[in-house]
Amino acid sequence: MRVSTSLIPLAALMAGACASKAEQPAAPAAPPPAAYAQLLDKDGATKGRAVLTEARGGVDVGLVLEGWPAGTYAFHVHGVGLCTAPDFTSAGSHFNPTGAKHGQHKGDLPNVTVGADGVGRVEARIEGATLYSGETPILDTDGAAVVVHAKPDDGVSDPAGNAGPRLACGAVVTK
Ligand SMILES: [Cu+2]
Ligand SMILES: [Zn+2]
Repeated sequence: MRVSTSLIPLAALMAGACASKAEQPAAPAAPPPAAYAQLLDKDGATKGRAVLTEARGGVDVGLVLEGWPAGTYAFHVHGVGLCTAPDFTSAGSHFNPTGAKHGQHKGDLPNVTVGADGVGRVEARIEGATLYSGETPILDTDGAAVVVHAKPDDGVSDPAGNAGPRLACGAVVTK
């Protein structure tokens, strides 16, 4: 008996939910727009993976590096989705749709620290950026790439943070 009385409010809630669904039919919730990059070194070996997810107010970036020497490395989004070995200069400069100085580029991301296990992870948000929408999306006509450098980014030296050579690069793709 106690069970059936406790079901009454639940039934009412479900009826309410059904009513509101009937008013506004029925799209399955779409996953947030996302893109990916597989980072390769100059020899074509896989060195990590990044996921970029468009969220309200920014783009969330997650990076995992594997098989690196322990250390701290600069990590950026660069403005061209082309990774030509060995130096990856084909990826262009830091993503910078606002014409800012280094340290304020939309493509400036936190340094990634790799431990003794060879693994490093970073999660960061690019505030005010978009992946596909708006006037200055990361994935514009010439795409974008994620790049990891030989040295940490000092956060100030214009235009590239004195981060040294580009060791790994991944063009951002939608699948
Ligand atoms: Cu870079
Ligand atoms: Zn920069």
